[in-house]
Amino acid sequence: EGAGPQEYTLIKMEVLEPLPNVFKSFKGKKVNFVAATLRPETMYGQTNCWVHPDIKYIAFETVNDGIFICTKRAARNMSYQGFTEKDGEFNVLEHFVGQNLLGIALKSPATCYQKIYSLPMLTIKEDKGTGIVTSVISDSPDDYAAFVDLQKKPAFREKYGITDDMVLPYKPVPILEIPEFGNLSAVHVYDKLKIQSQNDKDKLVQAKEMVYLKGFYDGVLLVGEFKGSKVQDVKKNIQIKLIEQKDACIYYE
Ligand code: A2H
Repeated sequence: EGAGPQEYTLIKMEVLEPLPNVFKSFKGKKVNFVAATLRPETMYGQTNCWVHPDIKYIAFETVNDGIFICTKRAARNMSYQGFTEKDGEFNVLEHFVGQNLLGIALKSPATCYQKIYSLPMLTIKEDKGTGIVTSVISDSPDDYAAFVDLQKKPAFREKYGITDDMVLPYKPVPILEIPEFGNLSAVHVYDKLKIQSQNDKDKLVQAKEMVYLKGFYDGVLLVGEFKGSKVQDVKKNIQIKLIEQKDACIYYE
């Protein structure tokens, strides 16, 4: 960081019909939650999407991709990257607080689950990416920790109006084999370090250090068109494919 712009893959997750009440003024349009990820190759294992209940989000119209839901800061960045009609300009169609964007059914490009839900994560940073995060509980310790919090604590689900069917049927999907960590690396390090919750900051930093580089250099894909290939050899191809399918864009910040 600090060494110039970071490239992210911007994943589009379309809100399923019928549009929920919060989006009723967008009837007939495509509405997408958008998330910035560094790991497009993990999209095969997406189990949900994360939204921070207390962060403010907006809806704005893009030129080619329908309506986007993200932070205002991200919309401004996108307006300088060709997502809107006029450079540096974007129309705010509506304002939201994250808690009103929870429990919404979404379609995700590459996962085995037909529908996934937007769920609360309390460690999302307002000033990074779009403020919305794609969740891959098999390979991200942060995602797995936040998901276990919801699975273990019915009161936490209830507080945000999350019903059991949005959480309990979802299991980590084996998508990457990493030597020493197996095919569910996030679950492995979570157990090994005895992580207690998404707020277990130091251990989560340690967990990430353990799996990330090894996943990139030695991880082998277990699913999809690039099954059997090393992540480092096909990461770019997977990103390009998602973009060609109109499921993703490139986003810098
Ligand atoms: B990654 P960097 Cl499987 N707040 O995507 C907190 N975290 C955010 C965020 C925000 N506002 N915006 C993006 N992120 C997450 C997948 C993934 C990610 C896996 C493994 C590791 C990983 C699925 N979640 O990231 O600070 C997003 O999660 C490891 C760091 O720019 C995004 O990629 O390095 C990553 O953090 C971007 O973090």
